[in-house]
Amino acid sequence: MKILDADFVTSMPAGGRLPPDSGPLIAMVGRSNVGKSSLINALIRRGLARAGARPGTTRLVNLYAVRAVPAAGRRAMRSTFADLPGYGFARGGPEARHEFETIVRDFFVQATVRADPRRPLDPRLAGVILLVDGRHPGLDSDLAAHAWLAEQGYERIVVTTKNDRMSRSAQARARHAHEVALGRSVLPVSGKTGTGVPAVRTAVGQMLSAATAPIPADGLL
Ligand SMILES: Nc1nc2c(ncn2[C@@H]2O[C@H](COP(=O)(O)OP(=O)(O)OP(=O)(O)O)[C@@H](O)[C@H]2O)c(=O)[nH]1
Ligand SMILES: [Mg+2]
Repeated sequence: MKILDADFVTSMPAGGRLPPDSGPLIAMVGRSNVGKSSLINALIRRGLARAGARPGTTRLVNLYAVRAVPAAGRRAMRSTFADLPGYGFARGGPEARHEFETIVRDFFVQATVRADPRRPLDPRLAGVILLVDGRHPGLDSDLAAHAWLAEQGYERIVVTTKNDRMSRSAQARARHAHEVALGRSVLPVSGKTGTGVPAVRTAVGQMLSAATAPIPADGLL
């Protein structure tokens, strides 16, 4: 995927609507502080998303309009990257957690309404990036999020973050442990050094390409 242009669009509160011309959506999902906002910045090569040392930096669904060529031979297209608030964030108690759940649920409900194939800019979920901390394989909350995404049938990839904080041998061990725990392959990255980010860009490009593949004339997929 080649990024041509990217811009912040809006923050979507609970009950907010997705802009009607969002196009295919890529959603960042993961625990608070795992590195979702940092990965958006690394993917689009711009410092648009606010990353922070304190968990709970992102409190709303922040939307970024991204114009990109998803894969070689494809046309430039408009897509939207959605930076979701993280789960597993304790500060603020049950009320904050309830608000978080409402915001995330609203987002997924709107993003999975069946889009009209003749209108390529209708919002539709192209895929989810589940981010998990490279140093902590098999956390219950991550396994639950992964199971939920699988149950919903969403296209998804799993990215492990903060690999720069481990030695090479620890990275290899942790990757294996993640893959065993999740039962699938993962893409290790460092949002800080940019290692592994090109592979994620390629995978995102594939999800965007698949989301905009021409519908056969008879309507069967
Ligand atoms: N060393 C290292 N630090 C990282 C990496 N990715 C993110 N960080 C740091 O981790 C902290 C949290 O990053 P964010 O990108 O704000 O995390 P987030 O998932 O958006 O967090 P919330 O918005 O709270 O859900 C920041 O201090 C980042 O600089 C990484 O790959 N390596
Ligand atoms: Mg964030």
